[in-house]
Amino acid sequence: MSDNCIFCKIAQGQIPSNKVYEDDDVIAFHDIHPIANVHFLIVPKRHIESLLTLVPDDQALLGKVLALAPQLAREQGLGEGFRTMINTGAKGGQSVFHLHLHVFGGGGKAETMM
Ligand code: DGP
Repeated sequence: MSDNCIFCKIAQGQIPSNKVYEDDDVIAFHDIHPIANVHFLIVPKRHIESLLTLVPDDQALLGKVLALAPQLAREQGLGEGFRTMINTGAKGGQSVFHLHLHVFGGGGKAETMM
């Protein structure tokens, strides 16, 4: 848990979220500012700032985050396909500095992204 980290607070249940999945290691919830008709975030509960700060011990957890994407996407109606995104660092568009995988699809604004 990192002080003043919004995703740590969501992971600890201190701030509410529209949850789609939770286990001991990972939480997934709908993005508060969706860019597609379905847009959720898969977040390791352990505070990892970004891909830039990954250490070897994080690899299994990151693999779990990635492997959950198709399972949760199917459950959210994206069984025919979806997009994923990890913004990394301020210059990579990251605004919340707790690693998260965006999963989105089902039409909407994001359809026109590259
Ligand atoms: P990024 O720019 O990749 O760091 O994306 C951060 C995303 O997190 C952004 O799309 C909006 C979302 N977000 C920020 N604060 C909250 C929050 O309190 N609740 C939820 N559900 N999403 C949030």
